[in-house]
Amino acid sequence: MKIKVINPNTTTSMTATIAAAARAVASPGTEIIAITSRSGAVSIEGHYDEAMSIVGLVDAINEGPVADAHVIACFGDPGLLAAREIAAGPVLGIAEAAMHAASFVATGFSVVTTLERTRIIAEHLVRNYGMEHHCRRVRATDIPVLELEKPDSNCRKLILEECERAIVEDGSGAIVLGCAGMADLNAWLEDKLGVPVIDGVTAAVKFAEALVSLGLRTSKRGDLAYPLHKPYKGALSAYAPADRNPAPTRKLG
Ligand code: 5HY
Repeated sequence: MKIKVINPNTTTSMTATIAAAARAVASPGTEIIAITSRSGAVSIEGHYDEAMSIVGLVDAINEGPVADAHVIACFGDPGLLAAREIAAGPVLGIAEAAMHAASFVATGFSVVTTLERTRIIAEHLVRNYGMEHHCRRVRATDIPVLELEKPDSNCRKLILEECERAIVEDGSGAIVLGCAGMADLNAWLEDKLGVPVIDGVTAAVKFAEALVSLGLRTSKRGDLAYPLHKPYKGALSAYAPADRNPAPTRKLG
């Protein structure tokens, strides 16, 4: 099967980290197609960056080889539901995937992320995903996303210390890493901490493989049906949805 793993920020070195993590866990029959968005912010660190990233995400889904599933490799899961509307197969966000994985292996987890503003966005996600019973706390490290790309930064130390505080102070049994740029840290952290450390990229790839193997596709009934056909104006006129929804053949109920 083919899984497109899309980095919605425009930093190719981060896509390389994400791709390596995805390929390390992919099954032998799975091809990982790693894509860097070609438009938008170099790092996604707020609601505006997220909103602006969605056009690049849509391009990455629509262009190139058709994939059986898509992974949105950014912890805010930007454009997740829009992506589910336009894709036929499953679409997984790394935050949603990581939180679900953590809930399977611990009764309580903490998220360790980058900036304070990202911490607040991640708290919204916890509530949106109904994870309040599982997530004990979301913690920031005050690391800007692109600092994770610098080999000489002290990011590893700061993240390790925050994870240690999460285990001791939150009583958490697992850690969710709150940035795709941390996709190369989970094994190292797990070794130091002795608890499961979940990177959403790898969790999402394995969930995507499982869903495709089960023959599950995104429901096209209700709000995840293909977008309604209509004209778009201005700079987004090329994004006007085509008429993809089949006419209903049988009325239910
Ligand atoms: C991410 N930003 O995973 C998010 C999360 C963050 O460019 N990739 C980004 O740390 O804000």
